[in-house]
Parts: sequence; structure tokens; C-alpha cells
Amino acid sequence: MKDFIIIGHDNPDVDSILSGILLDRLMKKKGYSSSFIIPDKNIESDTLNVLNYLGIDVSSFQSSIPEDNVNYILVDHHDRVLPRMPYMIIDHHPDNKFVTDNEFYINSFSSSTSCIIGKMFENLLDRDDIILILVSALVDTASFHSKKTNPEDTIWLFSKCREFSINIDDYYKLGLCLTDLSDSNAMFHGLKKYHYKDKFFESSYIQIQDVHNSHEFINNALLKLMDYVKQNNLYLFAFIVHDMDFFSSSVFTVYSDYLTYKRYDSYISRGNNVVPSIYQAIDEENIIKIKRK
Ligand SMILES: [Mn+2]
Repeated sequence: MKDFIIIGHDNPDVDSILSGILLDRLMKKKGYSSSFIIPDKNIESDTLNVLNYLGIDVSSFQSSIPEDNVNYILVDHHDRVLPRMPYMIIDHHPDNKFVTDNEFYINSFSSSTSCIIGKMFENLLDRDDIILILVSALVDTASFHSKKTNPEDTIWLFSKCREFSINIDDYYKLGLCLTDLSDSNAMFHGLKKYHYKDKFFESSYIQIQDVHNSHEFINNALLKLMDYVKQNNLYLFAFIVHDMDFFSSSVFTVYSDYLTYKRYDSYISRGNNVVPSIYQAIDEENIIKIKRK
């Protein structure tokens, strides 16, 4: 049997890393030969902070992706370019645009990829596994405030925490993941790049408290992003500001010479709200073009 290589997404976040570590642990418990690999050289500082809190040394997973004689398993994403089709995909970003004939393709509405994996191997879970699942779910859902939160996962996790005497309060604040605005690259926090039809676009987000005192940062960020869109010939850049006092969100859609702004009363999800609406806008634009021909 070939070795299994587990890989998360580019610029990995906490769920991408913890669900990879979790799947690796559980597959080893089942007797498979597996390794979790992080090909990225740089990990964002707030992700590192969470991993440090858990005592996880990320450098032990950092390496290039082996090409020969391995089966790939993708976690927390479904679109990495690899030498071969992945053996399995486990994700929680169903966008209806992705088509695959992959036999083992799981992409369901879940609080985190780690929740899906945890439920797949429920009778093998130990206390450390539950902590990995809890922390990645907290971070991915802004401590269960995001619309991406699946209530069934929350109930399931609470009962597991009770069973293993895990105090959720010890981890709750990790889930707020406040962005360090003194970091000169803060406006590219959580950067993701997309290619849909003939358009390239990118997005980032920040999670902040005391939004009213951050207007200067936001204004400067928007000006810089406008230049960035021009320089990189992007269709647009979606900059999302999450207000972690009120669990509400604002989306600034930056084009090369103007921007639009939309405020939401809830903490919205990039993968489930913002990106699908950009796909839809591109689709609608294409329909208009076809009609004009
Ligand atoms: Mn995730």
C-alpha cells in the first residue's frame, strides 16, 4: 500500500493544519502509513500563536510534497494542483462549481474540516484529538459566532468536551483570532487567490475589536489594495473586516479605480457568502456579454 500524504491549502490556517495533524494521527491509529505535510515556508503569525498555545511545532511538518509512490489526501480545500488526482478530498467549502469524479470526495456544510474527520473516526478519538477538533472549529467559526457554524457540530463537540473533561473556556478566546494591525502585511491577512472563468481575484480578511479606532488602518489598506489590484491586473480584491465586538462584518470590494462597500449584521463567511457572490457576479457579467454579441 502506498503512503498517504495529507496536504492542507496554500497559506494554511489553523483548521487546515490541525485537521491535517488530526487525520494523520487517526490514520496511524488505524495502522496506515501517513504523513501530514506543509509545503508553505511562511505561516501567518496568528496561526502560529494558536499552534504555540497547543504546543505544536509547525516546522516538524514543513517539507516539499513527495511526487513518487504516494497517495494524496487534501484537507480543508479541494483544488490543489498535484502530479496526480488526489486519492481523497475532505473539505467544508461546498461551492457547487467544483466537479470531480473523485471516489472519495467529501465536501459538506460543517464548522471545520476537523469536525468531519472527527466524526469519521469517532470511536478512535482521544482527549488530544478532541482538543484539535475544538480549537480548529473555534477558529474557523469565530468561536461559534459565524454563519458557517453547524449547530450539530457544536452540540457534538460540547458533548465530547464534557466526556473528556475539556474546559471550552480555556480555548474560547483563541477562536477570536484578532489580527495584529501593527504587522505591515495585515491587509493581506488570510490571502486567498481565485481564478474563475477568465477572471483572477483575491481576498483577505482582518478580525478586530474596537473598529472605530481602526479607521486609519482601513483607509490606508484600501488605498494600497487599489494599487495592488492595478499592479496585478486583478478583476477585484475583496477585503473583509470582521468586527469581533459585535460579530458583524463589512466587505470592501476593491477595483482598480473604485470600490464598493457592504455591511452585514452578522459575521459572514468568505467561503460561503463572499466568494460565491463574486462567482455569481462574474456569471451575470458573462451573460450580459453573450446577449450583447
Ligand atoms: Mn476550514
